[in-house]
Amino acid sequence: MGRRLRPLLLLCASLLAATSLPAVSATADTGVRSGQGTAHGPRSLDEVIPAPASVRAKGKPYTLSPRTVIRVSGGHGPGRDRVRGHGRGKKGGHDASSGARQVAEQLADLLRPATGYRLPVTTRPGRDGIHLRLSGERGLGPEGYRLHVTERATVLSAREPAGLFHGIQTLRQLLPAAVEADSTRPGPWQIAGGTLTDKPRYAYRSAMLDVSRHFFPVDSVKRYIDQLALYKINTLHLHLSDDQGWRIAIDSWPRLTTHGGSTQVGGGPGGYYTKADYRDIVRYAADRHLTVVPEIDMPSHTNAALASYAELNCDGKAPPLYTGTDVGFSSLCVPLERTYDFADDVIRELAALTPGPYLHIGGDEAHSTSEEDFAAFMKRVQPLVAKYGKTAVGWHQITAAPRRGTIAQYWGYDETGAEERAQVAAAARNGTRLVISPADRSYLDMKYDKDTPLGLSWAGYVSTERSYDWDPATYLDGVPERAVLGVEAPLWTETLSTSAQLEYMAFPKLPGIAELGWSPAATHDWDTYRVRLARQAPRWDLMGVNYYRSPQVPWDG
Ligand code: TNX
Repeated sequence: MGRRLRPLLLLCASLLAATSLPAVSATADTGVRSGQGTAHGPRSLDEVIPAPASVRAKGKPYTLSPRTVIRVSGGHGPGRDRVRGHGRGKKGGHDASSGARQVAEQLADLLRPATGYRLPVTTRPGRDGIHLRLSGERGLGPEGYRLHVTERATVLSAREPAGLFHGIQTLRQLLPAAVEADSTRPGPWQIAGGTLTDKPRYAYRSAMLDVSRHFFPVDSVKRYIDQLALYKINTLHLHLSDDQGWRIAIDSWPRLTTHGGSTQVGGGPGGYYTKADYRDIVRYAADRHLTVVPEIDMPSHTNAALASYAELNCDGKAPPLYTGTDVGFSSLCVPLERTYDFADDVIRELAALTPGPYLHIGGDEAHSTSEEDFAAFMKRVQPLVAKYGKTAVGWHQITAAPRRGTIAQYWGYDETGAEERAQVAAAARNGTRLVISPADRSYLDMKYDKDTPLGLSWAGYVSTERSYDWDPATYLDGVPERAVLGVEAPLWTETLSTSAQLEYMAFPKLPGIAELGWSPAATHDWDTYRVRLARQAPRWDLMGVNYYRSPQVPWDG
């Protein structure tokens, strides 16, 4: 279907680009057009991924120099009163100002190695340099920012530190790729002149990592977080339990990790996060303005738990640990009262580790749980999430037991039956908000084509183009636009066990899902996107990202 619609979509996209998009405009003085750049001058302001909402190129570029300073305002010194004056309470006061300072330090850390410049961070006012400014200006929302570049200064303003953080990712991409190098490079370090105003289309822009099928140590998760942040992803969904491994310490049920976490697909040693490890991940993510959404998958995908505690099994017998890749064979014992003690304890301890608002309770592929049992289970477990102050998220099967406030994550694909889609759409019309992650579009573990050495193909091959070329707002018939909370790119790890392998599947598809989550629909255009995507490669080379050189992308060199 996608194939047949493509020519029409492309036509629409180019008409849109030609008519209603002054945002993606030619620069006044260089004539540089979107995605073309020049060999020596600064790259054009719209060469960023995700595509910015609005760009106006104007005037001369800003050039970093050994004397450049990074100025923070809006929380310290003269800026403080102005921020307070907008009546935004605590967030506009000290928290926000230290948040802005932190972003300024992050920017300096990013720029220092390659430029070799000192780039001191200061609250001293001045007209030159790079300014990071918290301002009360309306319209940017909690994550938006404005970047105003002149020959004299680069001014980045936002309402919240998160906006500044997203803004420095843009700034980073506007500088030459060499800025990612960890040793001094010659420059020049220029940013094109003009104004870029940007804010996300969706509030929930997520990537999921399955740390159960293969365990990934804290440092691998941090590495992935860094890669997500570059593309303005703001949510990390961690799939913490499955048949093959339980990965998060739960004090009241210690064998979940000591036994249930002791292996993985293929029989390796597995592993798990202590609570300190987990807090470290959550903090690292928060410093990069990502919220962690922990998932405990129930009632199926629970063999690791069932193997750890005989008392959780209907027959009182613990099954052996599982290291294969089948799904849907395990189930918690729905009629057993002990099951709900377990769920209560796990959710309570996990909620206590979770500063973010969401807790994911799974619910997919419960093939060995009857429909009645599934609904009965979800009816009892969803309120437990609320009891511990969190909003439940479930895979879309949870719409069989709808509950006010629960978020459903759609993971169907082109072959998903009409009835199943209709159930999700009906829930959405009744107020259930959706995270859209179609398996044949946004699943990063689907092979690119038949020759891809890693990944799976149960939802078909998902090329870079196919993963980019869809619209979350219209993907599911009968779903009102306001019901879509955002998008996610899940990365299941049955076949993946190293960071290099994760990256091979995530790049170059992940930036496309990030763009679907952030950029206005009107900027969507595969032909210009693939050129912008190609320009990311020198950056990935310097960052050590192991990406797949998709033949659909016009890579340089
Ligand atoms: C389906 S999608 C699953 C996972 C597998 C994945 C592999 C979903 C909610 N469940 O259990 O790991 O396919 O692609």
